[in-house]
Amino acid sequence: MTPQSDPTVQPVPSDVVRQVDAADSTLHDPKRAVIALGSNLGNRLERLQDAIDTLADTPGLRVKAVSPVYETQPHGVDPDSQPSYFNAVVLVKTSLPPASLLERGQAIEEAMDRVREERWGPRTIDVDLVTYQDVVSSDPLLTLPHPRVHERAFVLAPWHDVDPEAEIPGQGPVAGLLESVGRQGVTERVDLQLSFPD
Ligand code: PH2
Ligand code: MG
Ligand code: MG
Repeated sequence: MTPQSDPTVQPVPSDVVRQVDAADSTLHDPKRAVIALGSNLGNRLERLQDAIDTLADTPGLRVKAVSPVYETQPHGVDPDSQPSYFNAVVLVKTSLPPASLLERGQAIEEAMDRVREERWGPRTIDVDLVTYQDVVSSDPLLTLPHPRVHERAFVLAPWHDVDPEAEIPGQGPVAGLLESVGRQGVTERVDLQLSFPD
């Protein structure tokens, strides 16, 4: 018997199909997370875009916003010893737990042939989990919030652009932290843009 001739099989109304489609892209109990991206080797803009595209392709994760691109002086090293960075911040919603999100970031770094000979050396791509909801954790494998972001203008400036009200658990509002750190060494590249799927 074909489905059409089977009287027990009802045609599926199109609004039901739409609801099922919507449910498919709706995350269960989503959590907010902030991810910082940095690159100072190779085609820096392309590296950031590739990382965003891969994040957006992650099951259980939706990209909600992407910041402007900032060109920034290498922090923590002699600024003349390395190329400048491109940095950006990505706001996501995810049903993944923090450890899986961290793992996904590391997989992206590996897939993009991250080169890193030394701590704070030049790198093709750095994917850092900055905050996950209001979680505070001193686990050395996954410290939350990321231990140094509150003093890094290259994270605070793009983050403030996409979420002016953001707060770092245990540190306070991003706006105030950015004010105390200052914007020295970070310049918005208004000529460049990153994209993400709606
Ligand atoms: N990342 C570092 C060390 N220094 N400096 C800038 N400007 N941007 C970075 O992303 C960056 C850095 C370690 O992850
Ligand atoms: Mg980093
Ligand atoms: Mg890192």
